[in-house]
Amino acid sequence: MTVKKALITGITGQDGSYLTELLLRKGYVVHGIVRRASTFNTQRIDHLYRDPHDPEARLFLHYGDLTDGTRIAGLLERLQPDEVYHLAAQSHVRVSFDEPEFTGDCTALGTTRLLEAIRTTGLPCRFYQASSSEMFGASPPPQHEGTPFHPRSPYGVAKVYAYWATRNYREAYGMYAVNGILFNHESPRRGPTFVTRKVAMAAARIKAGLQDVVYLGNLDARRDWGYAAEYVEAMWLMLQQEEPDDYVVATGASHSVRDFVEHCFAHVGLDWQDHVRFDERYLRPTEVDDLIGDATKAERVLGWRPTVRAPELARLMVDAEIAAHAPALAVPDSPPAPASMPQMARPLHDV
Ligand code: NDP
Ligand code: GDR
Repeated sequence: MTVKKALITGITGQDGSYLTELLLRKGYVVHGIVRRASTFNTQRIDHLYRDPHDPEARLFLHYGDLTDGTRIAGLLERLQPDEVYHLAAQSHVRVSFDEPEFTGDCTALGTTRLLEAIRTTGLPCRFYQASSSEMFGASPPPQHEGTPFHPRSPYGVAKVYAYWATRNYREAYGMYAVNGILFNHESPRRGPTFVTRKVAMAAARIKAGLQDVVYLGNLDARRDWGYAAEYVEAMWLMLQQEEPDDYVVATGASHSVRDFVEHCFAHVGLDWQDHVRFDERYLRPTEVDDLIGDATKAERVLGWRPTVRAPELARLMVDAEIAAHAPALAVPDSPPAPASMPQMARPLHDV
């Protein structure tokens, strides 16, 4: 049996780490593109990495950046992957208002660089684009594959560009290129400046007496939050179909940020209103008010269904933070919490 080879951009991110675990479990050889940094940025995949001299090694990392098309093309030519999962992006919506130009370069044009490299090298590989519910923006819920896009941030605008670039390469060149339109998905490995992880960390730390309050922005926004470990399965399924197509991946239920906060604090026996303060710097110039994904097509065609809903997700994320910050507070005999990211130095550089 031939061993399949995957290339993952954004392998050091939340989704990259879960997808790598999944593909290694399925017997793939996995190559990942990593940005050079002055500190190590591979914490989420360190547990999967083996010395590349080890004959059993199946995970290999390569330096590269989405803003460097020559390097991307060179890697594709050399590695000859069967499947490319394009997950890398400047993925923070609030930051995209501060860095709209970089966000466009990385998140929008970066996708074209990759698609063009596949086209020019003539590789018959399959391509997955990490599209986002942020593309729907102001379009009222529920949102499905046919819902018009109305992005509300430079990030959303960049993702719409990348979505259409992916479709255009499929239609123009017959490439097997798909868009997974994923709604918010979270986990203990979520970046600490996204609201769910920020709140889960705060609840655990406040309970442990390590901090008193947490500053947040808009509590009224509603999101369809699922569990990242389940969502990467949908990515893989999309590349195993006979024909390339685009799919919404979501739970079908929405909760406000306030609901999520309440679930996290209630799980550690605290009243959130005693500990949450407002800071306007977490507001966005334009907000996405309400997202509810209709994933009927993914269920029908891919056979994919989520099992973890927002309340359970909140508990699971808080438990992981307790295990990391205050193991003495963990409930005896509770199942082991999934490992979170290694903890950061304080204070958190939030945006
Ligand atoms: P993360 O922010 O956790 O990870 C982003 C990844 O992209 C990191 O590996 C990061 O590297 C890498 N990256 C950023 N800029 C560059 C660059 N210029 N060159 C190379 N690599 C770069 O995102 P998630 O894992 O949460 O999301 C994965 C993808 O899915 C993203 O494209 C995101 O926009 C999209 N998405 C996410 C959703 C979610 O709810 N999580 C929902 C819908 C779409 P480094 O570690 O060095 O920063
Ligand atoms: P989002 O996620 O913008 O949906 O993008 P985020 O967790 O950043 O915000 C969700 C909602 O919470 C509100 N909010 C705050 N957000 C942050 N980050 N920090 C705060 O203090 C805070 N207070 C309130 C926000 O205004 C927003 O309404 C994520 C990213 O992963 C994208 O890459 C992905 O495409 C989409 O999800 C789907």
